[in-house]
Amino acid sequence: MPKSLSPQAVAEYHATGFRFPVPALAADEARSYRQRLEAFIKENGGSTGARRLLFEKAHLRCPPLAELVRHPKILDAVEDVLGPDILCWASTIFLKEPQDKAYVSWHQDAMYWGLDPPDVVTAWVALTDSLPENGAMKVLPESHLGALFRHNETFAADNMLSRGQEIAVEVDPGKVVTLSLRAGEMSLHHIKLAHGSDANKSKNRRIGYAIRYVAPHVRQTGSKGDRAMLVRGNDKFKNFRSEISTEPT
Ligand SMILES: O=C(O)CCC(=O)C(=O)O
Repeated sequence: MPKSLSPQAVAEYHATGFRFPVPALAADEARSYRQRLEAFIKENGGSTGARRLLFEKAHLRCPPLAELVRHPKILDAVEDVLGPDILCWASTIFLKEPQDKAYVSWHQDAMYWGLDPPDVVTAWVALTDSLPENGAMKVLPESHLGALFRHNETFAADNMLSRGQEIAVEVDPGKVVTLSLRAGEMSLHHIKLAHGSDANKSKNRRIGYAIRYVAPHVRQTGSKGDRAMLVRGNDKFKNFRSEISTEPT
């Protein structure tokens, strides 16, 4: 039996490449994580500093995020799609200020991460509401099923991705789904699913915490010595060097 998602929701995740909204944090919990994160951001160079510091392995740098990657409600849903053994490989804070031009171009994570097979899921946890007007994430259903699209590296100024990587073909707007979430909800998306997001045109901050979870049989094919942190179950494969978080156990 799944722990959080219904059997139908699990089947839909595998068929479409995503699932939302998935309840993750109670309203007061989401508020408290947001406050602690915002205090950390304030002490560490504001949103510009945070974009640098919290881009690759945010859970190793920021104590409230070290807690969140082990949150049982998040892990229960991840377990339903990945299985009982779970590593946290990376995590990123995606913060858009009010009226921020920052956007995320359409891309597929599998193009760049070197992880194989693609048993990798992102839990994207909304720490504020994430809605069309403040740049909610958008996905292209079923795009995880075929070969990867060709990508270009644009290095565009307002692109939040480090190299401005972008799918080289037009995405059909008629097929796109916007993942509107309330603070405390999350979405799940497959490593091969095409996704992106627009600028924040609203008066409110948008903060999402994207946590990348992998099953332990996954390998890093792009480099040697990659690291990940066991957050549930066992790792009998040891394909990744073990990583320590700041979260006391
Ligand atoms: O937060 C966003 O708008 C984009 C997130 C994203 O690209 C990701 O989680 O891989």
